[in-house]
Amino acid sequence: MAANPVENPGTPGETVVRGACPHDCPDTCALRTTVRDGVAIRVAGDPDHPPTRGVLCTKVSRYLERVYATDRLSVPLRRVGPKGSGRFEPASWDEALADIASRLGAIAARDPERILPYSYAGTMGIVQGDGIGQRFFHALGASLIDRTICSSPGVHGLTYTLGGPVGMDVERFADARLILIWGSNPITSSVHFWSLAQDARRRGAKLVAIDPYRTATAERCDEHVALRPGTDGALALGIVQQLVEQRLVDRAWVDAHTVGFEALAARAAAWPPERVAETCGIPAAQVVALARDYGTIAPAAIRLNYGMQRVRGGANAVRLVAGLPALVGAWKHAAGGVLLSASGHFNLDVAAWQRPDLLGERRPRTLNMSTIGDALLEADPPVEALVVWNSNPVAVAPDSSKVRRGFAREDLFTVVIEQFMTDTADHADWVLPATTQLEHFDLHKTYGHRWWVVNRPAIAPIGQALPNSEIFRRLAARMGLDHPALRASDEEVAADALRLDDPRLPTPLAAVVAAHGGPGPAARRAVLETLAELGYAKLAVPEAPFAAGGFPSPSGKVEFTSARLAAQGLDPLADYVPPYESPASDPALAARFPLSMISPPARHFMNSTFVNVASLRATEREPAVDVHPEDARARGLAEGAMVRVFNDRGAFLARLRVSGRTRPGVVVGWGVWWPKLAPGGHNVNAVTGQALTDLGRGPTFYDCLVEVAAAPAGAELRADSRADSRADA
Ligand SMILES: Nc1nc2c(c(=O)[nH]1)N[C@H]1C(S)=C(S)[C@@H](COP(=O)(O)OP(=O)(O)OC[C@H]3O[C@@H](n4cnc5c(=O)[nH]c(N)nc54)[C@H](O)[C@@H]3O)O[C@H]1N2
Ligand SMILES: Nc1nc2c(c(=O)[nH]1)N[C@H]1C(S)=C(S)[C@@H](COP(=O)(O)OP(=O)(O)OC[C@H]3O[C@@H](n4cnc5c(=O)[nH]c(N)nc54)[C@H](O)[C@@H]3O)O[C@H]1N2
Ligand code: SF4
Ligand SMILES: [Mo]
Repeated sequence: MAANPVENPGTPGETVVRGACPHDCPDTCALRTTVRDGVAIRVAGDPDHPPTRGVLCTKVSRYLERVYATDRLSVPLRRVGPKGSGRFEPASWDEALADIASRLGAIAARDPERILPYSYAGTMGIVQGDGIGQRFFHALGASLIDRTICSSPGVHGLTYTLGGPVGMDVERFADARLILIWGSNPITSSVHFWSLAQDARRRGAKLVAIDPYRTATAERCDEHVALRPGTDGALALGIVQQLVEQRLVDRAWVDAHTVGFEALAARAAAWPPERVAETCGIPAAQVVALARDYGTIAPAAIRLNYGMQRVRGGANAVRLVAGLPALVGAWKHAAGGVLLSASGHFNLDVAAWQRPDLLGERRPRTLNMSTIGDALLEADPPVEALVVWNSNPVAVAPDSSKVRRGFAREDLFTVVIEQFMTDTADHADWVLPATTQLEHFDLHKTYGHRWWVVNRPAIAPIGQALPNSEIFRRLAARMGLDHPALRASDEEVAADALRLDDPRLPTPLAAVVAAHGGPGPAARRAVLETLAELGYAKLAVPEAPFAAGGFPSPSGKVEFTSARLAAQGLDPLADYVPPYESPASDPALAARFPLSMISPPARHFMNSTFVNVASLRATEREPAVDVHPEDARARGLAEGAMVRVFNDRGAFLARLRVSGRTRPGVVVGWGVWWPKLAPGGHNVNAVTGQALTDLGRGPTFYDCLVEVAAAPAGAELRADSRADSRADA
């Protein structure tokens, strides 16, 4: 964009720059950053953006501490010690790009598939996320990466049921009369949704939390269904059985807008309340009452979230839950239905944005990011070079001892583009300094609301940091890849991603297209400029988009049975798929490791982001594990003890919290610490495994048996000595 948008902040010498929160959070807030003399002095939520309502979470309110942190990476760094030692020396961009280009070029000349890009959602931006980076690796012919680590099972579940990741408008939850908050802890993970749920409650809505743990959210709901981890599919089948039994199914809506109801009802018949109660570990009467509420209180809205799909049966469970609204005709109301991800309402021109055509005739293999440990140790042909950006796999990927062994391979050439010296960056040959959201341009869609949000740079880059996009442009030029798509500016990449012919294009943008006489390069530029001036714009999606059906599935209906699954030789009808690791499904394993561990994020971190921000880490203090009083007593463990949480895959240390918030048999290991900032140098992913979900090849972080014991005396004192290491730059 030509210049920063300068509003009149009323204070001479200060400008206010509009931005977007880049984090992997459904709320995608609109930001206002106040700048004085080129220095950002305040980051606030935009009061005029309806989903943001002028409020930011604690983490991003502290964003300036992160942007101006003394440990920000500011120059390229070359490894001088062994892999993982964290010993580096500063180098120039010229040296860094020349060496990386020659190393990648040599591998690409032999077999480009031996190069693997690894990125996730450090920023969700269209430009700094999957824009030029994808183009660059497509042009090389590198292996493709399956981005499964978070939402893939859920998105598959939605896709085989509703036809895609589509759903309710979050802003309408305020009008619901019943809200099921299912596998979601919005006070931590989606605070703006929580404030809408509070609005609904003030108007008389009933709130029900479905979560094994009594979170701050569950505590504030009217009811809490504390089921065993990984048993949501059984609960959903039980609700179906009861809706039928209590004659609460909206037959007219079901007949008109669904496929496979008879088959679903027949399967659910095997799930009377007593069986559900036994499987889920909840009272049978609670299932009966929950179904009665769901079938009689309208509008009924379900805020489903990703916490319940990080288990073996995650996608099947999402299929079953996503089918419930159709049974009671909830989609008739703008405030009825389900919301997991609504990213499918944004129709992007993926071909123009990521340019898969640059692959030409090549069809490289796809490696799964959720099993990066095995991929680095076992893929054939081997991965010889790895380029990581927007992600911290050594902290966040499951089975970290394998991940670490893979990253430690001396024959692996690793480039990490980062803002901070993470555990992943410690394993790099080259660490390249990246800008933060305040320093670069981007365009954001979201999975939690329906607004495009533009991010303008507010300040100049810190030190020699560069945007991801610029790093890939420079690298492409060094490698002699001179396709125009690899020279595109940030604004061009953003404009390329927009589908101008989509009926859901926000109304003011559709007007710009019309004024240009239809789609075309000039219209693209003008649309992006208008969007940047507005700061944000809402998709033209009806408030109740499925009131009369019209789902994006092949049949246009809610598919209880899916012909597409049948065509793959899979069960067309969703079922309860029990966890891999639970006392019921693997008694032999449970005899050694009797406790089910879930590992949701700590409130003041964003996955592993913010762990190095001193004030936020001080609030979280140290890695904690919640253990039920009965389980603590049985092991002779007291509140505040340093404990070792372990299984055959590994172990980590945590501070014990004896807590009635969890169920007997279920422990909660709070994530996702930087291993090197945790006592003993390991985090929760030392014990999680690489087994994948039923559909979508996602990770099963919350499907994990462990044992907890007192830590050996002084164990935490052996904390990794790199904890205080800084790049020597
Ligand atoms: N503060 C903060 N906010 C975040 C994040 C963060 O790290 N920190 N991460 C962001 C990202 S990337 C994502 S994907 C989302 C994640 O946010 P959510 O989708 O809300 O998912 P989780 O936090 O993984 O889990 C939510 C709840 O699910 C419960 N749960 C665990 N297992 C089960 C189960 O088997 N069934 C049911 N019903 N519930 C279960 C957990 O106890 C937890 O309270 O949040 C985003 N927002
Ligand atoms: N045990 C357990 N493990 C989990 C989870 C869990 O609940 N339990 N949650 C999982 C989930 S839901 C997710 S989404 C994944 C998240 O995994 P990741 O996507 O890896 O997320 P983060 O840990 O936030 O790491 C993002 C990194 O990107 C960097 N970054 C941010 N912006 C930029 C940028 O503009 N440029 C560059 N180059 N870098 C940038 C940040 O500094 C940070 O180090 O973790 C998963 N891991
Ligand atoms: S992390 Fe979520 S709640 Fe916090 S500012 Fe970003 S989008 Fe808003
Ligand atoms: Mo996520």
